[in-house]
Amino acid sequence: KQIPIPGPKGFPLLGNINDIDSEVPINSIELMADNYGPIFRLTVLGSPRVFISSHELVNEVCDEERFTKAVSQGLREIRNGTNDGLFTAEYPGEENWAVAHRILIPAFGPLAIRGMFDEMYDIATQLVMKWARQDAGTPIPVTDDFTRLTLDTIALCAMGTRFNSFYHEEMHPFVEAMYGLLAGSGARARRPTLLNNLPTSENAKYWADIEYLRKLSQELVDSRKNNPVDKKDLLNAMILGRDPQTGQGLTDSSIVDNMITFLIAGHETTSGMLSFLFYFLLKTPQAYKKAQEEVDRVIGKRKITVDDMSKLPYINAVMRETLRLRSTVPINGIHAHPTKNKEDPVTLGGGKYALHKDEPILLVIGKLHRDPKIWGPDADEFKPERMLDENFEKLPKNAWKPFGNGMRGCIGRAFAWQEALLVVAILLQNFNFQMANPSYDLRIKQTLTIKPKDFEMKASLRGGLD
Ligand code: MNH
Repeated sequence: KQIPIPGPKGFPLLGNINDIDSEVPINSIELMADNYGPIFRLTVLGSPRVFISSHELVNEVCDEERFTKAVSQGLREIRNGTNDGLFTAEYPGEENWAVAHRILIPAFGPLAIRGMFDEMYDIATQLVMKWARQDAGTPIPVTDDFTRLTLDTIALCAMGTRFNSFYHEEMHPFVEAMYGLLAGSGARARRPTLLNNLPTSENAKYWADIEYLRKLSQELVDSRKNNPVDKKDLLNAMILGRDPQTGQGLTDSSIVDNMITFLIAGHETTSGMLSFLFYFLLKTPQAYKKAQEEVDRVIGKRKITVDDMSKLPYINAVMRETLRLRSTVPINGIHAHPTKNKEDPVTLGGGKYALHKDEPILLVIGKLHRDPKIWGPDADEFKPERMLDENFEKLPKNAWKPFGNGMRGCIGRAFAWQEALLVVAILLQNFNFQMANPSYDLRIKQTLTIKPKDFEMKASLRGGLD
């Protein structure tokens, strides 16, 4: 027995465009999920899409025999810079995804990530130095400095180059061009194609940014090829790696696609997570105290090592709980698998809801992560204890999904985890933090990802650096 999918009535032509906040779309989406329930439909400029937000429905669409990642309009524009790189590839369909995936999986595996610890540590200490040298009362623009950190870390590990973002007010030209690609792609996705093809100065800048990104990336590939170093970083993995199945290596153009991809996928997400994490710790003094006590007990004042990374279960739980309440990728797009799903029409909810042909399904992760059936009546509260291994392992499948699904899930998860764990530990080891403005309440800034808006804190050194 089929039920119509609810949703706000829209205008002819424009559809529901006025129902979506243009600054922070995710806020309106979450409100509509409250009003219309676990599944609702919006139509924007003639194309319908459904949003799902209960564990039950999300669990159904995580079945990779029926559904797979959909490349959204925004991602399709980013392809102007990254083509069929891992993040923007249409797979199935683009076989290059599978080749690059097989080559890169070991490069992001536990052993390889351990090998990147020293470079991550190098950048983390630059952040510590910066905060140590400023007056204890100075408000720190938290997200800006975490973005410097994550950009410099991924650039060093993936491109073998230093942006030195902590030594400049302005961003490195590569970073400027990458923002040009991201912001430009977002704007293009919201405009009719006709306007995107006009010879405007905006379009010219967009293509110039892409050309610059690719040229600089190619130079870094050439430079490493001409001056090989014996190092286990992502750049070497891309240059030297061979697909175990076909024996193929990555072409230069595919290395460039993925280099830019790692920079894009690997900085905002981690920087946003670190920013939310400190917001939640400052709003939850018991959790802050436990996290700091863990660092003091396990590490004390000595230098942090890679072996410490597995000895910080509370901070690990704090990171999981942060991504539960504020998943930095707030929406994931999927659709019916183009060949495996033979159902017509495709349905959700065990046959209850019929979809349109190839209709995108958007997973509202922030709602999934607060489904009271899974998380209970205190779902809105920040409680790291629920994420300690013994509880985390008992969660139902697909209840916690900040890293996407299945084979199209995040390849950089272990990288981000080690980087963030190290940074949280080294910051708690060296500083005491306070809100710069104690009455600050969370506001969101949304681009491809979400991060806290205007969140500032103050840092005071806990004692000399050893
Ligand atoms: Mn990451 C895919 C979240 C850090 C590189 N990442 C995804 C997806 C999510 C995600 C969600 C799936 C997107 C989709 O379905 O369209 N990623 C995160 C989060 C963090 C993160 C929450 C940090 C916290 N990601 C990183 C880092 C890197 C990286 C760091 C690189 C070093 N992520 C990727 C790549 C993909 C991806 C590459 C695409 C994988 C694929 O489709 O093959």
